[in-house]
Amino acid sequence: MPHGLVMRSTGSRYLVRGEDGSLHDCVARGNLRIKGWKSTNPVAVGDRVDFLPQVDAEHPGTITDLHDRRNYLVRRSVNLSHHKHVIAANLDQALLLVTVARPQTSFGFIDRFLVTAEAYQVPVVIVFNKVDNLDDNELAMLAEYEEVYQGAGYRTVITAALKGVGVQEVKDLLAGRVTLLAGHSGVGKSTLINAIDPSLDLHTLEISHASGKGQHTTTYAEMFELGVASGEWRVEAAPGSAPLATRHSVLATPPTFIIDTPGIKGFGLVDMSAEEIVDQFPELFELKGQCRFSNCMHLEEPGCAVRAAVKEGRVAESRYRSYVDMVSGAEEEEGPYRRG
Ligand SMILES: Nc1nc2c(ncn2[C@@H]2O[C@H](COP(=O)(O)OP(=O)(O)O)[C@@H](O)[C@H]2O)c(=O)[nH]1
Ligand SMILES: [Mg+2]
Ligand SMILES: [Zn+2]
Repeated sequence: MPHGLVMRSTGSRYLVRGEDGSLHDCVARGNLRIKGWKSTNPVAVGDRVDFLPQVDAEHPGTITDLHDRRNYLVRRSVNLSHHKHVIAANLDQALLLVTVARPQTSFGFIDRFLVTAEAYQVPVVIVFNKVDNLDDNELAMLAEYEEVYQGAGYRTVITAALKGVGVQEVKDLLAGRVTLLAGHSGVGKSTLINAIDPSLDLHTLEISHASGKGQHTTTYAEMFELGVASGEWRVEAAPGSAPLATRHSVLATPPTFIIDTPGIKGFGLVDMSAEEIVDQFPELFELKGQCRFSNCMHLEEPGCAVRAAVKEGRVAESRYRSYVDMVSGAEEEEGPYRRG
């Protein structure tokens, strides 16, 4: 049975790439479900599968088996709150694309994404895009966002994808890895991918003037191999190390993949206890052993090291507020940026 990689998932149809590079429109075999899982999608982008190849346009291929996942990222299903939706599987990292304006990404949204990624052991780099047209007030907000997330231990990158600013730094981060690109609709995900590899020519859309928000141009997660047309990242092996005829097919690094996701509006957390939540905030996790009570929830308890650190400015107030919101089960706040 051929092995393949799921490049796109539209709910009922999957685009599978065979090891020879051929592409197959596939359906999933009916009983393809992971035991004990309530998931809205049995197969996700990035999954490794066994499949029966597509015959022709009228006869799609069939995914017959799902290989074990190295990791994956999930969010709560929008429609079925007890179901998980697997965003993607087998990731090396995620880039969270954030804009402080047009549209504005809230601290709450960023923190929910980070908590989920930490829980599923997917490293995250935060990329602040659209820094080319910020006014003084927005530039001050950008500086605050950077301080908050660098202070929490995250790597941050500044980009203006439309102008090519910071694109080389992002390229260096991607080389040889499988990366999920996440962020609200309209933050510039497709624009960034186009800046990295213009041959992909992904569809991007104008921000609507009325709402300041991007329209949905990407409706499902899709994986792209980068640098194929340009040959970038596919470096020839050193002379003499392989017969001439095969040199060009020798990869100096593993292929580079990026997964473009539909703009995520909200990020429903999947069932986590208060203790599990605090463990996903790296800077709070470090402090929790110092609280007076070993079962401290860092809310009203006396002798709480976390609250002391917030008061002294060693932990950002916005991060602590996100923790409290998540522990109290508050739904994600839509809309404006809340100053810490
Ligand atoms: N000023 C500016 N606009 C950008 C930048 N990146 C993207 N845009 C614009 O933002 C809009 C939405 O971009 P798009 O890539 O479709 O966002 P996506 O929904 O995240 O894929 C488009 O009109 C882009 O031209 C940037 O760095 N600066
Ligand atoms: Mg897009
Ligand atoms: Zn505490």
